[in-house]
Amino acid sequence: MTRRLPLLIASACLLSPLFAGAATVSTFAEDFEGTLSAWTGIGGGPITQAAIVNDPLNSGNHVLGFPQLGSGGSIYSADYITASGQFTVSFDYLGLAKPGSRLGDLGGFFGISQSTPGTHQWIAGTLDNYTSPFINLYDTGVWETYSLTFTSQIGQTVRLMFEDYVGSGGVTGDVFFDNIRFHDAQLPPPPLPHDVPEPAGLALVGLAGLLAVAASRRAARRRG
Ligand SMILES: [Ca+2]
Ligand SMILES: [Ca+2]
Repeated sequence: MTRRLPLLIASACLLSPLFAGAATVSTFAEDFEGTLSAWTGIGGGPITQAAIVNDPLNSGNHVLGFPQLGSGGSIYSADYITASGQFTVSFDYLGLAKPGSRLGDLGGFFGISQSTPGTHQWIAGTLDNYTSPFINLYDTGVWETYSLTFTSQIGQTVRLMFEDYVGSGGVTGDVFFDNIRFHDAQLPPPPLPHDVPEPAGLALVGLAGLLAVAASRRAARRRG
């Protein structure tokens, strides 16, 4: 694999020149509370293998899901992100098994690419020890947060890419991503674009907590 990389890079440069109109930035953040306007599909075409969906665990939150399995990426950042040295990535991942899922390898994958995809490098996925550096994503049925500072093996200006990997087998609709931050490691993490509504359940718990505090204060005053 290592010996083949220079050839792959050369062919990708010939076949996939930088897209006209795409910006080059040092930070990128996405919470999927708006549209997919910051993203593009395979080959720069329409996005058909990924979509904004409701968070299956938190009503009111929206996340990235996948109506189709993919390989080589299903959705790519429209902009390029550049760094003079290392990159830092952080994101939330949910692997939520359903009938037909391949337990322990639901298929969530994150990587960087030179185009859509062109030469690319996988950074995180549900296959164990896929490459290095690599984050093993765990399908725990709850949201897990991952972060990594790493050196790109495909150059200093990259796109982001995500998919539900067809090679993992199983089914669609069992992997989700949210709250993606990707930036030059020398810069602070960028803010997310939107405020996410507090889940209804948590809001009720918070309200109940406030009422309990108020009641105890009233009781304390009465006792005093
Ligand atoms: Ca979100
Ligand atoms: Ca899957």
